[in-house]
Amino acid sequence: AYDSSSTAPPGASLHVRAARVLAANWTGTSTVPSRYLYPHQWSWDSAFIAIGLRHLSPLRAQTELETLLAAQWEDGRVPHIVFSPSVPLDAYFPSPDFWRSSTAGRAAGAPRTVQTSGIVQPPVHALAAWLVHRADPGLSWARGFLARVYPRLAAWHRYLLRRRDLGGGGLVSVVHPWEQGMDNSPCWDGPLARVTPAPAHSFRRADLAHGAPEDRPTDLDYGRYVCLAADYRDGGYADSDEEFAVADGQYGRHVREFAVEDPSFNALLIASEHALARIAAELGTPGTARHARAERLTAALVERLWDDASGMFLCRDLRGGLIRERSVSGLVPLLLPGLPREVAGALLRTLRGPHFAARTGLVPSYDLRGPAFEPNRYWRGPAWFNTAWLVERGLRAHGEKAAADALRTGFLRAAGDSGFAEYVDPDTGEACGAPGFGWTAALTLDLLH
Ligand code: 9WN
Repeated sequence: AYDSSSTAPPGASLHVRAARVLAANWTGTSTVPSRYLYPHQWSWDSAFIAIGLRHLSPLRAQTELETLLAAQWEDGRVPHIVFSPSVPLDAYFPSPDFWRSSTAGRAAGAPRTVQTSGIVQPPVHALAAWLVHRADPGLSWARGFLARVYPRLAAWHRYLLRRRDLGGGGLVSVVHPWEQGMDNSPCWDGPLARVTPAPAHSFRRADLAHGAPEDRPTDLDYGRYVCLAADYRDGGYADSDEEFAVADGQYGRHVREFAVEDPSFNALLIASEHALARIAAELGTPGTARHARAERLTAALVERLWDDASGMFLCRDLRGGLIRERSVSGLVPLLLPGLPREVAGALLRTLRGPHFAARTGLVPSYDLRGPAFEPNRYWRGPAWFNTAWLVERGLRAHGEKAAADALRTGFLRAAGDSGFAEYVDPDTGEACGAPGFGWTAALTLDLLH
């Protein structure tokens, strides 16, 4: 298998090996998650990658975020993929000719020159921008970094809060599993069951050329992903009811087949809203209103998604109510220092309990005892490094130093031993998915600092 970390000299330190991965994945203006499996720029990957890159090159970290934000749509959405024109169309599916952003997305203000997808990913960007600024304030001021990214980040959050509050309770909904970032989580099985899959012969999966089928989503999953994305595209990527009516009345119904309020997506928006408040204050504008909004969102998160019986947050299917599956998404809100004390306490107990305490010390993506658990299949059990990093941060935010140190140790061991794998078996640490994965290497660097 391809391993970009193998370019490091024998016996090289973890720091050097991680830096080599990021160098191998750097394109000149951004970093690909993996040269083979994901050869373009992904939205939340870039945010995590910038957080690590700031320790190697604050300039590259700033550029990473600027490149992504340059592909922002006029309605404020930040697309989940920015396509590289130099990569062959068949290297990744769905490719630009599927999304057709510059034509199908024109009404929503998709850029004319760069090709992108039309869906979004979790808003980690303002948090990343703030951390990148703090790594080298001198360079940041000299380049006008914050002043340039602030209006774009503000428009991004405005898009989510105004256009994506589909449930009317203040939280943001995702309209596709790819938007939430944990593509085949068992949480989506219920809502996805309503979606008629696109026929298997109507598309060609490029992921199976580089990933083992048993580590990836199934063909049935893909059929449903394709159907949802094609319907959203054919409706002009419109979000509100009036927009659907203008684009084409019949599509509103299809898009709403999948609309879910997710704890991790909303917690990341809240963390980023706090970061945006700090950025505003740094630029001389009071950030108080943003902090207050973040607090209101935290209250809505608890009110709509907290489940006392499970001791964690759950996803809410706008058509079917709370989804009774335990996923790491429901632990990510630990990131928020402003959580009610009893909620944080219950999350800590759940994290240590039988559903999530894995032998590697990492956090499985799904309930170890859940009926759908599979140790190797993508977001149905394996441990991922971005979620471990978020939970580690959450543990520190709540004063749990020993637990945070233990998670950090487990993270660094598994990342190094696996060659910076995309994800690992939560009990054995066996490497799965792509080796030399961008955010695994980047967040390793961050935890080493
Ligand atoms: C679809 C790039 C992305 C991550 C997602 C992860 C995976 C894509 C895919 O790879 O999703 O967006 O093709 O499977 O699930 O979280 O951002 O690393």
